[in-house]
Parts: sequence; structure tokens; C-alpha cells
Amino acid sequence: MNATSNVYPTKALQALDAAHHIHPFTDTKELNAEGTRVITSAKGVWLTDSDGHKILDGMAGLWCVQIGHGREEIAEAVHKQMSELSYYNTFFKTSHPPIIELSEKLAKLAPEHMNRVFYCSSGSEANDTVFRMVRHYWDQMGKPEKKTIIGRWNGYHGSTLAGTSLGGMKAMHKQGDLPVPGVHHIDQPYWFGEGGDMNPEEFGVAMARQLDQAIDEIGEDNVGAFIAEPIQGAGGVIIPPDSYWPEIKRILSKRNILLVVDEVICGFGRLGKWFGSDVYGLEADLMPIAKGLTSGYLPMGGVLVSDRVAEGLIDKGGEFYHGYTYSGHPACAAAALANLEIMERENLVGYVADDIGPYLKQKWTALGDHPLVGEARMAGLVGAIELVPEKGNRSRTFDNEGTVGTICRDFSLKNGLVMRAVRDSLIISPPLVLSHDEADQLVEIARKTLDDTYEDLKRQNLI
Ligand code: PXG
Repeated sequence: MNATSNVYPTKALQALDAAHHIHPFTDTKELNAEGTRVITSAKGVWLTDSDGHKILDGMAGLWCVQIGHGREEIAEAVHKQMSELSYYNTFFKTSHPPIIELSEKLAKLAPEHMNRVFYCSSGSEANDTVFRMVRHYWDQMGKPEKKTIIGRWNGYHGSTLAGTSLGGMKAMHKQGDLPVPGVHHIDQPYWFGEGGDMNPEEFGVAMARQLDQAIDEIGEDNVGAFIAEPIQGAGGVIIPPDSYWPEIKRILSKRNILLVVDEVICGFGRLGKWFGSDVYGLEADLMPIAKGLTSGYLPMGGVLVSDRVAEGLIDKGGEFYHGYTYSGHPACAAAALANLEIMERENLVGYVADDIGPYLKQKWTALGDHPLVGEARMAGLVGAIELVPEKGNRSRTFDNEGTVGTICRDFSLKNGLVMRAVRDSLIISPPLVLSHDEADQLVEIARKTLDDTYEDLKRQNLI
């Protein structure tokens, strides 16, 4: 099939999609009236839609396609595995070679003190697993009252009951009376949006100290864990001030609670190290992973478990009544192994740290000079630009939050680049295989998009 020509009847597909498909995180009524975009193929960092348009995938799918789209090697590895053993479970004292090999591999890649993995199929399931593991661990350790988990407002940990509850998305909580009991939220280290008169370093320390205060309020004997993303992704690529994680570490060193570092986005090279924990020197007790583990070729998630937690979870004995039909799926394990093999062979983690990361950052942060941009930030290969009505004024925001972000996002797609809007900021998280030339194109389209948005806002008298 020729991916560049219009071989699909777009209108017919849109009508069928509208009739039968409910999309995630979507106003389906609005989408159905507009018609969905249909992506028909992808190679490297480029997507092709059903009208033959080429679009640069600035979001690596949904923050996950580290090795780029359409790598035959993964398809071959999965084909081979499926021909040999397409499915068997890992319950009832059973295992299989690909999951055994993958577990050893992950133990090698993970920080020293993490040597075990529990598998599932997504980041949300990983965090549901975290929720149950934290509570089971403390039960096993004879401290069943240590049940509360502290998360952060505007953190994202998935959309199942536990994922939504641990996350701090208020709009999600509102649908379905969440969070579940036993979850507490503290503020996020979002200096650009919430730093007020403090400088970033003061603000970072102040936000970290909320953890200390929350533990005191709830009582250390009642707190099981603190969960956080190293850099918040879905919340808008919130890169904490340099003072934040050292202060959190100082606080946790005095407290007997678990640290859960959600590596679903930051893991697998996104920040220029294998894990976000390696960037900030965090010693996690549990690390939920997903996305980059298979580069999204097949759904797979997991929780990396520290030796400390293994003591309660494993050494003390007893069954942990938890698991999924697809825990440790052999085809997903084969995809993960082939993906990690490519990442190592092509040194993608080093490429992000020393080459494409700094290269793109320099060009991306230069967008900060645009009249519409209040801040352009980047770490590894995640970046954000904050759109503002008035330069140099962090406290003035657009009316009807999100409107301008959406206008800008729509221009971006029209111009051939996927960026994601979060409130009135635009974010990117491109595949780690992005070339210099593609990075140039990405920034060029982003600048044109800002120009188009600026002109449009002037026309509409919105600035
Ligand atoms: N933790 C983090 C840090 C995530 O970013 C999850 C857990 C849940 O993973 P699953 O595989 O259940 O989706 C995520 C997922 C967006 C967007 O638009 C972000 C995610 C998922 C879908 C959309 O930014 N992050």
C-alpha cells in the first residue's frame, strides 16, 4: 500500500469512527461533528494521514515511541515469539524465556538497588499495582496503619481508579468522586505558573517542604508512600527547580515512608539517562514503567521493585493477591527486548544526553524570544512553551484558560507538526531518534505556528 497517496476514503472512515468509536479523553460529540484525523502509516518521526499529509510526530505517539515508528526488527521479533509461544500466563508457578530474559535486562538497566519486576499492560495498571503493593508491603511489615499515599496536584499517574486518585488532575477527580480515601495531595513545583514572588530555588524548597508538613499533619505512622514523576509530563512538562529534589531527598531520609518514582514518561532515555531517577539521584522504592519499555509497539507496563520492598513483598512470604491475565505477556516481552536492544545498539540514551538533546534545547529555548512566549524550557527530549498575553509577566494569563493553547495546537497540526496543548502551553516529546535536520524542521514549524497564532489572536482581539 502506498502510504503517500490517498488510498483511504477519509470521509467514510470518519463517519464509521463517529458512529462506533468512543475516543479516550475526548469530547466525542464535538469530535464527531468535526471528523477524526485518521493516521494510516508512520516511519521514523513521520506520520502519514489518510489524505497523504506528512506530519512530524513531535509527541512520539503519546510520549512513548523512543526508537521511531515502523522498525521492522520489532515486528520480526514479535512474529518469531508469536510463532513459538504466542501466549502463556505467569500465574501458577509458570514462566517463559522472554519474560525471564527481560526481567534480568531491566534489573541490569535499573538503579543498583532495584532487581525485580512485576508486569502489567500499561502505566495505569502499574500505578494500580503500586497502590496495592505499598499497602501490602506495610501490612507485611506489621504497620497496617501506614496506608495514605501522598501525591501532587497536577501530577499524572493514569486514568484507572488508583491512577486517577494518585494523580492530581482536579477535572478527572470530579468525574466519579475521586480520589479514593487514603490519598493526599501537595502542591507541584511549577515555578512559572505558581511561583509568585519567590525565585525558583526558594520556591522549589517551599514546595518540597509541603511534603514534610503533610507527613506531620497525617502522622508519619499513617503515611505509606510519596509518589511523583521526576518531571511532570501530562501536567505540562513541569521541570522542577534545581532545589526541589535535593530537598525532597533530605526530607525522605528522615522519614520511614516509601518513595515511588513514576518513570512512565521519564524512563527509557527520555531525559538522557535510562531513568529520571538517574538524572536526579533518586533512590526509589517502586518505579512504575510503561511507554518507552516497548516504544509503544505493544502494550506493556511494570513496576520495578527495590530490595527494601522485596523484603516485605517476597522474603516475608505469603501470597500477594494481585496480577493480570497479561502480566508478562511473551509477545510484549519480545517487543521490549528488541526495543531495548535497538536503544543500546544505537546508543539512544547517550544521543539524547550529548547530542540531539542539547541541539534541540538550544533551538527550542530560542523560541523564548517570540512575543507570545513567556518561557521555553526543555530537559532531555521533553519541552514546553508557555504562551502569555504579555511578555515578562508570569502572573497575567489568557482569559478562558486553554483556548489559546488549542488554537496554537490546531495551527501546529495544520503546519505539519504534532504538539500537545496543556492549558495555554504547547509541549513536545519527540522520538529519541530525531535527527538534526528533523529537529530544525520541528523548530521551524513551531515558530511558524507561533507566528500564525499571534496573528490570529490579534485578528480576534484576544491580545
Ligand atoms: N504515569 C505517567 C507519568 C504517565 O504519563 C501513566 C502513568 C499512565 O499510563 P497509561 O499507559 O495507562 O496511559 C502516564 C500516561 C497526554 C497523555 O496526553 C499522557 C499519558 C497518557 C495519555 C495521554 O499527555 N501518560
